[in-house]
Amino acid sequence: MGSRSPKAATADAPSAAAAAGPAAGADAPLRLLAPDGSWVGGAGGNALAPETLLELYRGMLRIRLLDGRMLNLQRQGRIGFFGQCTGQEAAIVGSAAALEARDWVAPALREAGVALWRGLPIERLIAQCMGKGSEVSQGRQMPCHHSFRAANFVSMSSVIATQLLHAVGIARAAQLSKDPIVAMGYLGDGATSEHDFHCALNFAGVWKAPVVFFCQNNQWAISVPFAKQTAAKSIAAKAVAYGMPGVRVDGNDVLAVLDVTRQAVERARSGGGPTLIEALTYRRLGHSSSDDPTRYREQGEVAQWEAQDPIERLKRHLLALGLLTAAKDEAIEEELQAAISEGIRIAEQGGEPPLESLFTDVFAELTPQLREQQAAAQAELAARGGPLPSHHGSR
Ligand SMILES: Cc1ncc(C[n+]2csc(CCOP(=O)(O)OP(=O)(O)O)c2C)c(N)n1
Ligand SMILES: [Mg+2]
Repeated sequence: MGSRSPKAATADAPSAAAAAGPAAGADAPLRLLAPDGSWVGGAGGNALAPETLLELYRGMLRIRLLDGRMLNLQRQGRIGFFGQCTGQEAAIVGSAAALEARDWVAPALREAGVALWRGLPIERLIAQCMGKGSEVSQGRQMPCHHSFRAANFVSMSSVIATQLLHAVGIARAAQLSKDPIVAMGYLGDGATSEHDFHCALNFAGVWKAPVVFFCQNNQWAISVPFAKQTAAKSIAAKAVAYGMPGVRVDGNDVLAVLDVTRQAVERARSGGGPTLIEALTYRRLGHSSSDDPTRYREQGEVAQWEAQDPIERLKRHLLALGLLTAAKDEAIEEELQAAISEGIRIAEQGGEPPLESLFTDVFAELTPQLREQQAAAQAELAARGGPLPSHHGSR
C-alpha cells in the first residue's frame, strides 16, 4: 500500500466536480489507482496480498450483481422497494475492509454491502427486502434496512444522520470502558445539512471519541445536487470546525479508500480521535427503486461517472498484475450469480411474518393499548376468515 498520507482538508480545499469525477490537481483527493487501473500511488507499488485484492474485487462485484438482480425483483413485484448503490461499491467495500470484526457499524442507507462484507448471509438480506418471517425484522422494517447483530451492524437508517449520534455514543461508551473498538458512522452528502451531523461531530471532537465518519459523497441527495447542498468547497473541510482531520479520497478507487480508512481507524483505535472521510463517488441510478433520476439530471453526467467505474478500475489493475484473466473473471461472476439465485430461492421459501409479530418483539409486556389493538386485529382476522393483507408496502 502506498506510503502517502492523505491530505488533511483545509477550508479552501477544492470542490468536488459533480460532473467530471474527482478533480485532479494539487488538492486532489487521494488516489492510488487511475481509472485505467494503473498504479499512481508512488514508489513501492501496491503491497496488498493477491488474495486481499481478489476479495475486494469479489466483494464489489457481488454488490453490483445483487443490485441488478434486486432491481429486477422489484420490477417484477417480488419485493416492494430497493435502494441500489451501483457505482459506489469501492467506497462501501474499501471502508468495510478497513474495519475489524470487533468494530461497530452505524450505517446510513447505502451500506447493505458492508453487512454482506461482515458476513450477513445473502438469503437473509434478500428475505429482509421481501419482508419474510424468516428474517429478524419480521417485515416491520422498511425493505432494504438491514441489521446484523452478530457483526455489530446496527439497523440501517434512512432517517438521515441519526445514526451518527449512535456511532458517537457507541464510541464514547467504548472509550469510557476502555474497550479498543472503533465505531464507523456512515453518511451521505445530504446528511451534512442535518442538525445531528453537527452534534455528532461536535461531541466526537470534544471527547476525541474512537469514531470514523465515512461520507459517501455521491453528489446527489435524492434530487438535490451537491452544489445546492452546501456552499462549502468540500465536505472534508467541515471537519476543521470540529477539531478533527478531514480527508478526501477518490471514492471509486477501492485501494485508496481502504488506505485512508485504515489510517483513520488506526488513529481512532490508538486514542488519536475521530476523522471525517469524504469519499467522492456518484449515485449512478435512482435514489431508490421509486425514483426516476432522468427527471432532474442530465444523462451526460452519469456517462462521465460511468467512465470512472470502480469495479472496472480494479479489474484492469488485476488483469495487468496477472491476478485475473477473462476466464477467471467469468467464473467469479458465475459463482456470485449462482449464490444470489440460491439466496433468492431460499428467501422466497420463507413464510409471511405471523400476524402476532405485529404486537410482540416491541415491549416485554404489551401495553393496554397494544392489547386492545391485538384483540381488534384478531377479531378482524376471524371475521375475514384469512390473513390480513400484507402491511409491507413501498415508499
Ligand atoms: C431526517 C430526514 N429528512 C429527510 C428524509 C428524506 N430523505 C430520504 S433519503 C434523503 C437524501 C439523502 O441524501 P444523502 O445523505 O446524500 O444520501 P444518499 O441517498 O445520496 O445516499 C432524504 C432527504 C429522511 N429520510 N430523513
Ligand atoms: Mg448523496
